Amino acid sequence: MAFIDEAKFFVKGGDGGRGCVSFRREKFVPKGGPDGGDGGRAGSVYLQASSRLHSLIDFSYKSHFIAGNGENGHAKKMHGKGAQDLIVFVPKGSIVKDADTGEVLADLVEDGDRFCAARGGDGGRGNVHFASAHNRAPRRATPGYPGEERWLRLELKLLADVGLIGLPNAGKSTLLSKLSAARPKIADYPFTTLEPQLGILQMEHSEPYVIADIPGLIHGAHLGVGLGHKFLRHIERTRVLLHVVDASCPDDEPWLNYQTIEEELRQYKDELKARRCVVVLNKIDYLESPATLAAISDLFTKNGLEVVAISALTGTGVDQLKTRLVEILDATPIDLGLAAMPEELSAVDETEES
Ligand SMILES: Nc1nc2c(ncn2[C@@H]2O[C@H](COP(=O)(O)OP(=O)(O)OP(=O)(O)O)[C@@H](O)[C@H]2O)c(=O)[nH]1
Ligand SMILES: [Mg+2]
Repeated sequence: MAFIDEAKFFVKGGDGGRGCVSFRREKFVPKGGPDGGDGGRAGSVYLQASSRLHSLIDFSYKSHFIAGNGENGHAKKMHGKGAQDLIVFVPKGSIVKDADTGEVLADLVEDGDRFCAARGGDGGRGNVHFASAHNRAPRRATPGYPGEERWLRLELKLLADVGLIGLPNAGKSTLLSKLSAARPKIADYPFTTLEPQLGILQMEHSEPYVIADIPGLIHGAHLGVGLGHKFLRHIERTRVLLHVVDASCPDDEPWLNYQTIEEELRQYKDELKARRCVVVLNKIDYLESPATLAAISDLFTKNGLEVVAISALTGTGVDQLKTRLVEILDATPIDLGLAAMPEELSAVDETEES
């Protein structure tokens, strides 16, 4: 189950106002020239991500969003009034698709991310533009341009509580399959997972938590190397990160690998450094002795990091990890900006149509 919520709706930009046909008529100016002004520009429909919304429920009450038309032009070269844009607020994490083709048009991740869903039409030209030496009294003006219109589909990504991160092949998907009922593809080569996979961790006496298996990160991810950047955006929304490290790598490679990813996260966004993180030393079934494990653990604990050692393959340590994870999650408040939500705020705010 990748998505919890979907909505389909229609958007239309307003139509531009008609250009005006008019002639100056004043005392002592019996045959004044053309003075019809241009039509006004119509409003566009924008979708804007807001942290104050958490579902697409409001779209079941309203399915048409149409921006205002531009006003027609007036005599005396007066332009018609333009219409205001219509802003439709959507939850953070909304993916906008064309309902007919399925094409992804926008991924509205951050508060304030905006997408022009239907552009309003320009106003037509008044007859003042059409005067020439041959035709001093043009009766011609152009109609306004019609606004764009289309059906859109909105998909809301489940917000994950936990993000599984680590180098490719570290065993993230294997771990997801042990923490939840999800059955992601697992294979012995890097970049097996190409899209974030979700699973639900359900422990007795605890609420369900959503875990996202984020495709393998590599050096340069913050610059878009590998599958990089696209998915780093999703990590921002998790409460806890489980950093999966392949403990079977020789010498201090587990530590260096860990640092590579941490550096990528920091380069991407400094705040991510403060995110609650547990280091999961995986593949300990490969290690020769408890002493080897202790030495590897030490590399992390001496730097103040919390470590849980497991084998995602055999299941060793997975129960302890589950228990610890739920303990942390229960104690970490979800920060969805709920506190800042004024009561009167509705899902869909419309700017005035003129
Ligand atoms: N021996 C052993 N092998 C493991 C363990 N965990 C995962 N593996 C193996 O490591 C390989 C990679 O596992 P995945 O779970 O696909 O790794 P991933 O981190 O999801 O990899 P990407 O999706 O490519 O980023 C697979 O062959 C797994 O069977 C473990 O604890 N012990
Ligand atoms: Mg994987």
